Amino acid sequence: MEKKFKSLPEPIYITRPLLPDINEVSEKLQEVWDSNWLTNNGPQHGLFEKKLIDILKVPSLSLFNNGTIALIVACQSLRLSGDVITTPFSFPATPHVLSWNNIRPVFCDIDSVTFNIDADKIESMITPQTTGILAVHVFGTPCDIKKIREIADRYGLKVIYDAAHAFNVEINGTGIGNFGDISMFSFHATKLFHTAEGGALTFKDPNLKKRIDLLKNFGIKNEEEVVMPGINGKMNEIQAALGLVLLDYIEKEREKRAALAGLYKKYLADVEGLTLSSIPEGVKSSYQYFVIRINGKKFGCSRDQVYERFKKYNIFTRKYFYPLCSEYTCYKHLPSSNAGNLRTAKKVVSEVLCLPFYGGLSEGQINEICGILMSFRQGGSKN
Ligand code: T4K
Repeated sequence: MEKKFKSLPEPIYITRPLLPDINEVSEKLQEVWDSNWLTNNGPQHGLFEKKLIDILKVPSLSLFNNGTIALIVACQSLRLSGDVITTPFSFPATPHVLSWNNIRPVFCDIDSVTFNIDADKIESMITPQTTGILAVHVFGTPCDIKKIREIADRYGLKVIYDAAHAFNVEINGTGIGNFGDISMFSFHATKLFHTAEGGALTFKDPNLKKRIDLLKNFGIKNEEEVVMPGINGKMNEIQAALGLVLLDYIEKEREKRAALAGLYKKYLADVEGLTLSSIPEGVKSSYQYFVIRINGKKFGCSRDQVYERFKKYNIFTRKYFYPLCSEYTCYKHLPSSNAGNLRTAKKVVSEVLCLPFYGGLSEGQINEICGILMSFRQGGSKN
């Protein structure tokens, strides 16, 4: 059966950036040129901030040049120190922003269904050194926000959500950026919505806006006063202009992705050994990734074999987030990186695979990807 399929003439990647009509971008860039204002709180930046507040249904927002700097500033703005409890199943940026703040990441195990930090295990990791929780809405699936809030309130901890994958996610109509003290959205080119590079912080406390905006602009209060050791985290006018154009494209992109997710489900549901992404009830999804979990024994082919074999067909899936952050050389010495502490994460990270997923994929391509995947199964344990 495997022989029936040929290597594809063009590679299929995990994602491709959503690109708007170049003429629309040119028109918008003309506005930037006319204003002769390229960065430092320009008119596009102001407009973009307002529109995002509306779309994300949040009270307050601050734009950034990328999501990682935004998270570094989030930790600074809440004055986190000591230890912060986080997840090992994430992109390197998540624990690294703690290290950049001289904070020690404490890795907590994850939930086997949502792949998010296991809220039931957080409490046992809290010590007098703990000042906060940095949780990730992995693949756009919301964390157990209620339980995390309860624990944080009980112990006086701050909560930051890394919502890099969760653009415009809502829980029963409430924007995901309303939970925790601060949430971070990434607008990297690979995201559903992007500004090539970029990001934003959202928060409820209006006092935070002043502090965050100072921190992302070197701490400059005015021409003669620098009031804190800030960084350069500013989004420029070209990024903001691209974002403003792309905002009109995301609903359509989301619809396309919803349809593609439906196709994947049609072809792969009920296949022994595969568990597919699903959207929790009441959640508006970001459709950021289409994730499958492969039980190698039941499916007849392991996740790593599937990943390698796909490459031979010119299909590039991703093993996000392998290896676990706790296995990086800079973190593996930490007591919380002990494999016994992270049993679920260890298992999940060896079984999860992100399939190609973006609006530009055709029904035929999804059909082919699924056919090829199924042929691996029939190919048994061959390499
Ligand atoms: N927290 C979490 C949970 C995150 O996932 C991320 C970022 C962050 C924080 C930090 O946010 P930022 O500072 O990035 O705003 C990509 C992205 O670079 C990264 O933003 C993202 N997470 C991560 C999950 O994915 P890579 O190393 O996998 O990217 P790369 O270059 O391998 O691209 C993936 C595929 O996308 C390529 O194989 C082809 C396609 N692609 C990519 C780019 C950049 C294109 O077709 N065109 C392009 O321009 O990290």
